[in-house]
Amino acid sequence: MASSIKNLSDFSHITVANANPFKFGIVVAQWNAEITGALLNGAISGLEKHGAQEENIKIIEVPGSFELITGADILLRDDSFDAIICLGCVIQGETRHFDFICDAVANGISNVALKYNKPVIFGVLTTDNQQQALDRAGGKHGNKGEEAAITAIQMAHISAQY
Ligand code: DLZ
Repeated sequence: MASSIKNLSDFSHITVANANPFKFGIVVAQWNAEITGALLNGAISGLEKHGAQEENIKIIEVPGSFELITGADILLRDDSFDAIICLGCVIQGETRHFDFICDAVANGISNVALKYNKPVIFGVLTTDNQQQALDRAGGKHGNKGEEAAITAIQMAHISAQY
């Protein structure tokens, strides 16, 4: 379903696991800080709403979305994390930078997840303009950060079972 129809903060179709036993890392990009700050708030509230403890949520900032990959890698050198949430916002500009960053971040995050065998969640908005990003950072389409938090809880729960 296209995200213009789905509300990113609607989890009525699933049962979310208890986040209390798990430790989460959040890597948040400073580019488009108004948006990524809203994603961060959504992620924290999503984790805490489902039982995560404040002391089990470690947040680090990186300059841009491209650095989310390294940020996740740095956190995962500490084996105690159960899942990492990467939050960023890449907005289409006049050059091909958008494509390079989006591709690199998606591939890089997958590679880090496989390297450490831990869930690393892609909470990155890739939009045509600022309004589309605002709509998905606590606006009319919900909050991508909250969606990423719920995904992290679900994946930490699945990972703990195997
Ligand atoms: C350079 C750049 C550009 C043009 N646009 C964005 C963006 O929309 N969102 C984002 O998170 N970061 C952007 N960056 C910065 C890159 O992610 C990265 O920080 C720099 O290229 C330095 O490696």
